[in-house]
Amino acid sequence: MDLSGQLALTVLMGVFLVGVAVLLTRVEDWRSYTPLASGGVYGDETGHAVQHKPSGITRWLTTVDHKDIGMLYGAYAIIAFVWGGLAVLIMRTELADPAATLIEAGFYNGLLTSHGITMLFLFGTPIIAAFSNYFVPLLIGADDMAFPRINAIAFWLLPPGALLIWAGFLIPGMAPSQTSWTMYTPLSIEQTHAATDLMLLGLHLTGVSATMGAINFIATIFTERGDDVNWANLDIFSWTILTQSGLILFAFPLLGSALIMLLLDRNFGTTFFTVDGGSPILWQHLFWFFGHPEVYILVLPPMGIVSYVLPKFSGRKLFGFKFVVYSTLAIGVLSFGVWAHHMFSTGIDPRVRASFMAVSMAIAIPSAVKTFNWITTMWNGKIRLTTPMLFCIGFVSNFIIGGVTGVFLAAIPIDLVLHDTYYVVGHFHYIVMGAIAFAGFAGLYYWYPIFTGKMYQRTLAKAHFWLWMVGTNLTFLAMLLLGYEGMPRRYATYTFDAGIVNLDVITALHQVATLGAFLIAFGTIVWVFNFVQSWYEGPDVGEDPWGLEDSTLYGREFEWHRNRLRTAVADGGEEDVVTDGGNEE
Ligand code: HEM
Ligand SMILES: [Cu+2]
Repeated sequence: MDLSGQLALTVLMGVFLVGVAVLLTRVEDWRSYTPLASGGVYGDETGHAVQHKPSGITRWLTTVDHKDIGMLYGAYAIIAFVWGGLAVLIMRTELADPAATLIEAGFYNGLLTSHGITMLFLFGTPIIAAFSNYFVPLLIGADDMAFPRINAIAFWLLPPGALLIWAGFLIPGMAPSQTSWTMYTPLSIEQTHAATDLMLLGLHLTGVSATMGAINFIATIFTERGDDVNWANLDIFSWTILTQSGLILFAFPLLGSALIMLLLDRNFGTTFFTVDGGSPILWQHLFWFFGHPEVYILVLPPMGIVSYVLPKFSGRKLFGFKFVVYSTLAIGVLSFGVWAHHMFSTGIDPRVRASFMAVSMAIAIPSAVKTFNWITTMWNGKIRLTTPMLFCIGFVSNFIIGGVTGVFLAAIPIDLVLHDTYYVVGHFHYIVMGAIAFAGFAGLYYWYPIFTGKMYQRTLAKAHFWLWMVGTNLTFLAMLLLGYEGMPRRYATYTFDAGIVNLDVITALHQVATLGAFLIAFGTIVWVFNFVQSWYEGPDVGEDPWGLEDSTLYGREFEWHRNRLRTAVADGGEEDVVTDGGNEE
C-alpha cells in the first residue's frame, strides 16, 4: 500500500475511534437496566425508569434481567448437554464391540474431543452460570447483577463460541478436530485440521465469557448486597460462587494465553510447544495450571447447591456452616497447587513430583470436611425424601467414590500404574456426572417452582433419579474395573494379548458401561419430558412449595417468590399448595 493509502486508512481509523468515543459519552448510565421480569417491584426502589419488557423473541435477545439471562444460560447448557450426550452414546455403542464396526477411528476421536470440550466448557460452566445468574441476586437481596449489560454480553459470546467449537461437524467437508479435550502438543500442533483452529478460537470466546461473568459476580457480591446481608450470613451458595469466580479470574486468562500460543504455533511458525525449540511439557504445565482449578470451578458451586438444599429436607441448618465456608476457600487456594499430579508420568523431577503428591493429598481434607458436614446434617435429622433430596444424597455418595479414587490417583506409584487407563475416566466421571450433574438436578428440581410457577410430576422425577443413580454407577464402576484390567483410554477399538488379559472380561465391562449410559440417556428423556410437560400442564404452586415457611429454612429466594405471587395480578384461581411430599421419616 502506498503512503497516501496508509494515511487515508489512519484518518478513517481516527474518525472511527472518535465516533466510538462520542457514542460512549452518550451512554447515560452504565448500570441502568430494565429491572422487571413479569411485573411487580421487589426490593428497593432504584429510581431508574421502569419499563415493561418486550415480548417474544425480542425479549430474549435484548434482555439484561439476571433471571432471564439465567434462563438463557440454562437453555444453552441443556442444548450443549444433549450434543455432548449424543456424541458419547455413539462412542459407547462403538465400544460395546472390540472391533471398529460402527464408526471410523478418526470420527471416534472427533466425537471424543467434542464430547469433552462440550461438556466442560459449553455445559458445565454455563449450567452453573444459569443458577448463579438467577439466584445470587435474589439470595443477597440485590436488584440485579452489578453490570447487567456486561452480563448479557457475557452470555451472547457463548453461542458463537459453540458454533466455532462444533464447526468440524457443522461445516460440510471439514474434518472434526481430534485432539481430545487436553489438546496435548505436539499432536495438536501437527494435526492440520482447520476445525482445530476454529475450536481454539471458540474456546477463547467461552473463556472471555466466563471471565466477564466472574468479574460481574465478584462485583455483585461485594457491592450489591442488601443492607441485612453481611459476610457472616451470606448464604452458602453465594460463597461458593464468589470463590469460583476468584478461581475463574486466575485460571481462564491463563488458558486464553496458552490457546493463543497454540494458535501461533499452528499458524505462524512460533515454537512455544514444538519438540524442536520449544517444549510439549510447557503446554501441559500451562494447560493443567488452568485444568485442575477448572475441576474445582465446576465442583464448588454444585457443592454449594447441595449445602443449600440438603439442610432444607433434613429439617435442620447446615452443620458447621463456617467450616464449610472455610473449606471452600481452602480448596480455592489449594487447587492452584496441585496441577502437576496430571503429569506424574511425564518424567518431571521426582522431588517436584513428591511435593505435588503431598498437596494433592492435602486438598482432599477440606473436601472430606464438607462431606462429613453433609452427613452430620442428615444424621438424626427429619429427612424428607423429596426428589431434590434424593439427588443430594446421590451426590454425596457418588462424590465419596469420586474423591477416594482421586486420592488413590494422587499417590505417585498408583498413578504410574493407572494413568491413562479407564480408571481415570471412571474417577472423574464419578465427580462430573455422579456429583456435579446430580447437584445440578437437585437445584433444578428444588427451584423448578420458582422458574415456572408449576410443580413437576414426582413419580417421573423419582424414575429419573433412579435411572441416573443406577446408570452412573453401572457405567463408571465398570470403568474403574476396566482401568484395573489395564484398558487404556481414548481408543475406538481394543484387543489384548490373551495370555495377559481376558478380552471377554474387557468386552463385558464395556457392555455394562454402555448399558449404563443408555439408562442415563433414558432417564434424561424422562426428565426433559417431565419438565416440559409440567411447565405447560403442571399444577400451580403456592407461596411455600416445600413447606418450609414456619421453619428457619425458608430461603430468601422463596420470600421473593411469595412476594411475586402476592404482587402479581390475581387470576382468581384457587390456591393449592403442591409439594413433592417426600415422606417424613
Ligand atoms: C473434586 C472434584 C474432582 C474433579 C472434578 C476431578 C476431575 C478430574 C479430571 C477431569 C481428571 C482427568 C483429567 C484428564 O483428562 O486426564 C482427573 C484426574 C485426576 N484426578 Fe481428579 N478430580 C477431582 C478430585 C480429585 C481429588 C480430590 C484428587 C486427589 C486428591 C484427584 C486426583 C486426580 C489425579 C491424580 C488425576 C490424574 C490421573 C491421571 O491422569 O493419571 N482428583 N480428575
Ligand atoms: Cu487435578
